[in-house]
Amino acid sequence: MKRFALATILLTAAGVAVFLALNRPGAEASPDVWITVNSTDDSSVRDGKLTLTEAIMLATDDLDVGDLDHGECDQVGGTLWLPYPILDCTSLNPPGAASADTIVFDTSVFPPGSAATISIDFDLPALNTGHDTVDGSSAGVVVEASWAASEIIYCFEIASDDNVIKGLEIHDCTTGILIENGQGNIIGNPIVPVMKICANALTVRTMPEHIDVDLSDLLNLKITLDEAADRVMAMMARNISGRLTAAEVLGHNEFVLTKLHKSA
Ligand SMILES: [Ca+2]
Ligand SMILES: [Ca+2]
Repeated sequence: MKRFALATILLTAAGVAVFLALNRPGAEASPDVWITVNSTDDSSVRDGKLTLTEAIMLATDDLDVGDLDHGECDQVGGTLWLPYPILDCTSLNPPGAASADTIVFDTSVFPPGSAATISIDFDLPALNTGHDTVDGSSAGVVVEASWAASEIIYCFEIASDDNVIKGLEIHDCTTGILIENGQGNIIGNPIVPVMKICANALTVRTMPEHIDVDLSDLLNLKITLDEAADRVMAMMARNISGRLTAAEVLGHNEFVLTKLHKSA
């Protein structure tokens, strides 16, 4: 049953965009660097092709353009491959933590009318440095958990401000997009149910109509992480069985969050 529930939870993000509020010093990032994924693998190896895993690593400073081979270097905007005898990838404006990077997909590998699948064995690297975008809108991209090596797979994970994930189909993950932090923005989705989980007792108390699963007992050390996971799974099962989520009850279909402070 647990496996069935896990496999059934889909966050099919035909367009899930997340703008987490920001108003912090130094939040302005460098202009976009475009990174093009041209492989359905989920590896990070020097093989002439750039995977989604490698693209996110580049966007978040886990991988340097100087580590790429020639074929991979060509998939990153603004780079220059230095020929023999140097043989190095370089850029004056490389992707990374200080850069607002946009990851797109090569339509010859991911045709819009015939989506190609990126099958992942483990969680993709987290978007943890902010201002990055994963945009499959112009291509046909499915991100799918393989279940070959892990019992829990968070396909996408957001742990920073002002990221966007859109235009992708996300299948069979424990959680399609796990948002680890950010302010209590109100979102839903016009296509799939959005289940909201909160462990902040103040938020639960002041915004109860928005919260599907109250995990404040976890931060109050009244329940274990496993017990918290059981509560989430129980609510997932109810939602799969037809329960309306808080976002559905409230009619929240927005999936692009407005920025707070500067714009609101
Ligand atoms: Ca590669
Ligand atoms: Ca970045």
